[in-house]
Amino acid sequence: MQIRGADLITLLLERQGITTIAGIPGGANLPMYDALHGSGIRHVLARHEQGAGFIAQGMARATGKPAVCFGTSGPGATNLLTAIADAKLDSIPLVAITGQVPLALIGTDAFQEIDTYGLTVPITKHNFLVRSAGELLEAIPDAFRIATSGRPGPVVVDVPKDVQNAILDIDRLPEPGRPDPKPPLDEAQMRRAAAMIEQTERPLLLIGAGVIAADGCEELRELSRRASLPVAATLLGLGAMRHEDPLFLGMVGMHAARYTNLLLEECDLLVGIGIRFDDRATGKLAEFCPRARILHIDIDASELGKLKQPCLGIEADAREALAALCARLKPADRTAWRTRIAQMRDAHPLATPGLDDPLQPYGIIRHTASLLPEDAIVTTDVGQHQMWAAQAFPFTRPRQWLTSGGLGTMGFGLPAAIGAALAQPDRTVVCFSGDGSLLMNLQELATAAEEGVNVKVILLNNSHLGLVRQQQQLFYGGRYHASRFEARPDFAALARAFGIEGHDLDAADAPLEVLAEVLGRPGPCLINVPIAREVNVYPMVAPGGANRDMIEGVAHAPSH
Ligand SMILES: Cc1ncc(C[n+]2csc(CCOP(=O)(O)OP(=O)(O)O)c2C)c(N)n1
Ligand SMILES: [Mg+2]
Repeated sequence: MQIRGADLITLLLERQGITTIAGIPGGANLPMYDALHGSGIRHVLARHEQGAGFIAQGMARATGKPAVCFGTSGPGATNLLTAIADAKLDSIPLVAITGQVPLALIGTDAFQEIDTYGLTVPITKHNFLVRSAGELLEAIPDAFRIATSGRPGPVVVDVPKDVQNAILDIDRLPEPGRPDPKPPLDEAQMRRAAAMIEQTERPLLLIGAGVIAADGCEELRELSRRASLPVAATLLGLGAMRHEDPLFLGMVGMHAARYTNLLLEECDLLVGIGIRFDDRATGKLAEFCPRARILHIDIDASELGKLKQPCLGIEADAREALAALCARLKPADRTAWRTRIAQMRDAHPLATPGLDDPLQPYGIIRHTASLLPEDAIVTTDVGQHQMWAAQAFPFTRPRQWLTSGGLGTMGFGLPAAIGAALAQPDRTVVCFSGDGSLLMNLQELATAAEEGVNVKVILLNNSHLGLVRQQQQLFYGGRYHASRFEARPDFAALARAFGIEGHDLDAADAPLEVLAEVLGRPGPCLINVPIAREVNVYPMVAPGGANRDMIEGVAHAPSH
C-alpha cells in the first residue's frame, strides 16, 4: 500500500496503543496534525509545549505506559526540552515527536530550524533524526521499545517535514515496539542476597521509583510482611507501601522525619531497590548508612556502584528480585529491631503542626486527603508545598503520587495533573501547587477548562518562593533576596478568567465545607489557600550535610 509518512506515524502510534497525544502544531509538524485529523487518536491542545510534555508525563506516570507529545521545530522543540529532561531524570517513558525543517534545509539556519537531535542527546535515552519515510518503520516502534525497556526514559523522534510528506510503498506494517526481555535473574546472586538479609539483625529496605516502574509493590509488601523488613522510600518511592503500614518508615533524606534518617544510621544492611542514591535522599554520601553493608538491586547496571559501592550489586527487575527474595526468605519476627523502630518512631516522630487548621500547610493537605476517595491522584509543583505533601499525604498505592523528583521542575504540577486526569478520567486529581510554580505553567488552566478534566488545584499561597526564602533564612543569614513576591495575583479570579471555578479558602465562613463541596464536584477548579510566609519545612538537612544533622525548626520562624 501507499502511505504518506505522516499517516504512517499516526498508524504506528495507534498500533502502539496510543489514544491521546498532547501537543501544539506549527509549520514543521502540520502534516502530522493533518494525519491525526480523522484518526482514532485524541489530540489535547496544550498552551505551551512544556505543558504538552508534562501532560504526556502525567499520562505516563499515572499509568506506567508510554505517552506521546508533539511539538513543531525550533521553539516548539526547545519548549519541550524541560519536560524531556524531567522525564530522563525520573525515568518516565515519554516519546516526543517533533517536526523538523525539510532535509535539504537542515544546517542552513532555516526558519525555525534548531538542532533538536543535538540538543536532546544528553536528556534522552535515545533520539532519532529520521531521514526517510522508510526509516519511520523502524524508528517509531524502536522509540517505544527503548522508552519502555529496562529503566524507562524519554525518546525523541525528529521528523523533517518532507519525510512527513513523502509517499512510501509498503507491503506490511512492523510489529509495535515492546520492551526487551528483562535480564534473567541470577539465582546464585539471589541466594547470596537472601543470605545477607537473613544474617543481619537490623536490615532496612530503601525503595525508589524503580519498584513502582517494575510494578513490584505487591511483592514488596509481601516481602516486608513475611521477613519483617522495614521499608523507607525515596521521594519517588512514596505510595509503594501504604502509609500506615507499621513496617513503613516514610521518606528518607533532606526532609525526612528524624526517626527515619536516624534508623538509617542504625541499620546494618541497606537493601536499596530501584534507587539511585540521589543526594537529596542520601545527604552527605560518605556518611550515609555508616554501619550498613549495601545490597543494591537495579535494572540499570550503570547505577550499581555509581555513587555507593555495594557489597553486592544485582542487575535485575525489581519485581522479579522482590519475588525471588520473598520465596527464599524464611518468615522472621525481628522483634528486637521492630521494637527499636517503634521506640525511635515514638521518640522522633514527624512534627505536623496545624493539622486541624485548613489554612496551614499540613492542615490543608490532610483535610484534602480526608475528603478525597482513596483512589485519588496527587501531583505537586516544586517547593515547600511539595515537601509538606510528601511528608503528610497518606499515600496508599503506587502511581498515586506524581512529582518532579530529579529535575525538581516548577511548573510540573498542573499539566501533569491534566495528563493524569486524561489517562484516568474516573479519578479525582489534586495538584498541590505553590504561587511561584503555578505561574510557570498557568496557561494550562485553559487546557484544563477546555478538556473539563477533574483537576483540583490547591494553591498553598505564601506570596514567596518559599523554599528559596527558607534557604535564605537558614543558610544565608536571613538576607532575603528575590524570594518575595510584591505583586500578588488574584489566583481565584485568574482561574475564573480561564473559565474554571476559583475559590479563596480564607474568605469562606466554613472553609472545610467549601473544600468538601468543591472537591466533590466534577471538573477543574482552583482553591487559593493563603498560608503564613514564615512557615518552613522541617526537619531539614542542609544541602551537602549528613542526614543525621537535621535542623529542627519551630513551626513559625521569626518574620521579616
Ligand atoms: C523551573 C525552576 N526554577 C527554579 C527553581 C528553584 N526553586 C526551587 S523551589 C523554588 C520556590 C518555589 O516557590 P513556590 O512554587 O511558591 O513554592 P513554595 O516553596 O513557596 O511552596 C524555586 C524558585 C526550580 N526548582 N525550578
Ligand atoms: Mg510560594
